Amino acid sequence: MKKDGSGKTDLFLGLDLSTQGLKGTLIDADFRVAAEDAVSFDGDLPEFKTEGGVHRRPDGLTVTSPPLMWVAALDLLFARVKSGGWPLASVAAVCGSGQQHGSVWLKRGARKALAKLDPARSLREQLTDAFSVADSPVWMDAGTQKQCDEREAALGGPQAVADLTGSRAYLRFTGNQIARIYADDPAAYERTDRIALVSSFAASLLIGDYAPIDTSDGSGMNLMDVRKRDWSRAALEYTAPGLAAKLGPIVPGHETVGTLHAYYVRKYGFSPQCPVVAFSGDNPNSLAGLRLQRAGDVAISLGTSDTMFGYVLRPKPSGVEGHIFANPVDPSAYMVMLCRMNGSLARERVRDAAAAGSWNTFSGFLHNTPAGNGGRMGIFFFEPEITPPTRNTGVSFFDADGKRIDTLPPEAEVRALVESQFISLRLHGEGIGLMPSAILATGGASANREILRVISDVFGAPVYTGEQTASASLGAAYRAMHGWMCKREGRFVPFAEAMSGAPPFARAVEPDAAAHEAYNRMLGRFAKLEESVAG
Ligand code: XUL
Repeated sequence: MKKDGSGKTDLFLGLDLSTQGLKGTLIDADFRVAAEDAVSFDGDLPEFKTEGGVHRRPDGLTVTSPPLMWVAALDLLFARVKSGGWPLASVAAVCGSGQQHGSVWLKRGARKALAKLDPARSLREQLTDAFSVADSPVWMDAGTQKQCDEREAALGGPQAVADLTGSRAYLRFTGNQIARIYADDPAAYERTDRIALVSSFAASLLIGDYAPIDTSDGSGMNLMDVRKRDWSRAALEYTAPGLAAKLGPIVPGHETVGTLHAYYVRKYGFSPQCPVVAFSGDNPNSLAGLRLQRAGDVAISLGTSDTMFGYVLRPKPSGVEGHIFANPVDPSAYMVMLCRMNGSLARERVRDAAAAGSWNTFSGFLHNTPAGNGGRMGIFFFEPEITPPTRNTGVSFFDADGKRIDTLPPEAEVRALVESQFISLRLHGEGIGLMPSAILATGGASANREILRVISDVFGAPVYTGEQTASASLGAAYRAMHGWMCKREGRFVPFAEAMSGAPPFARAVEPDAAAHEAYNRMLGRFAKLEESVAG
């Protein structure tokens, strides 16, 4: 990408409306982060009385956030970055991210209110009356079991729902949330003109009109036909009447959905005609932020829980686990995602129990023990697991003959844990079509070379690292650049081409052929043992 003729650098702004706050990341045309700032909902907007950005009802299941708080956060962030001297007039395009699955319910009249935003007043003042539901259900909400059961029964079971929408019916997925609101409060549903996702709502604020949902975030609703990338009539039918009109159109993630409303130009000094690229969910934006750009590119984020997601051409939807989303940067590809609950917390527990609380000792044990652990294995469900789904908890050890044993020597226990985590990810990943040819490791534990070695050998793929974390706001900034290029060139620019000037990731570990073979031989046995423990 070139600097423009006037000598002014093109900047790209990514926003991330997450559960806990609103973050902005500004990058330059050379992919450098020029500035970052954030607003915290609890700390900066205490009048909304959220904890961690949400309200929890006493039923223990319902979790919501006030959308008016998100509105107030946008003015607050822009006021802050303007007074911090951000060169907003040089922003060439804006894109953004939202926590996935949450819905924003806009009532009749909201569209007009958005269109006539007046810079002399705050967004909050002008949009106070825009909502038909004052408390938006968010992704942590778990009050929709009935609706999920009904959806799966109506559409032919969990596998059929996954085949159609990319995931079986999940409590947090928006379609099930919509069905519940329709059942509990049909009058509120009736008053509603548009149901937005958090992402498309944030884009709507910026363009001063209803912004379409993008296909990638739209995949987290149990409402979209993930292969056709359009609403599924059958899925809508079992949700609520007249829903298609309330959801509006759906567009690929690289499309421009409008230009910044004059409100932002006059109030904060953005340039007129600044395009807004379709906002998407935080996980899809993280895929862009890690610059996964061809089939087989996979990221493994080693956090509290371990998440694996990748760029896939031929996904295999599962009625048991995992998610297939439309890919946010490639309208012909998919994003496949799996989450394992027992990630870093499990590593810390075994570090404390077997390695005297020392990462050095933990790494030394990995270094000094052979790939395959001499046939010994462990299954570690400290917490109920998501992949594979099970409520059974506990730790089980097996000897080389598959017999249960009570303990393993400390060094073998450490190896058994790390091997089990990644053999399990490989196994379940393959089940839904995630087969990495290159892995980007991120998150805290990606600094540990011995863990990276196990990952590389288990998958038989090189592991790359970078300073980059799975940052949704950075991904949104990259997507702003990508969408802007697509618009400027009047064609779909492959994401790899748009990202070609970015600094490469470091190739940290190469797979060892013999170790990979050893893991290949373990897969079948591991699958059986894991199944026997998970039930
Ligand atoms: C993904 C999910 C969470 C939210 C968090 O399916 O529910 O990761 O997107 O913001």
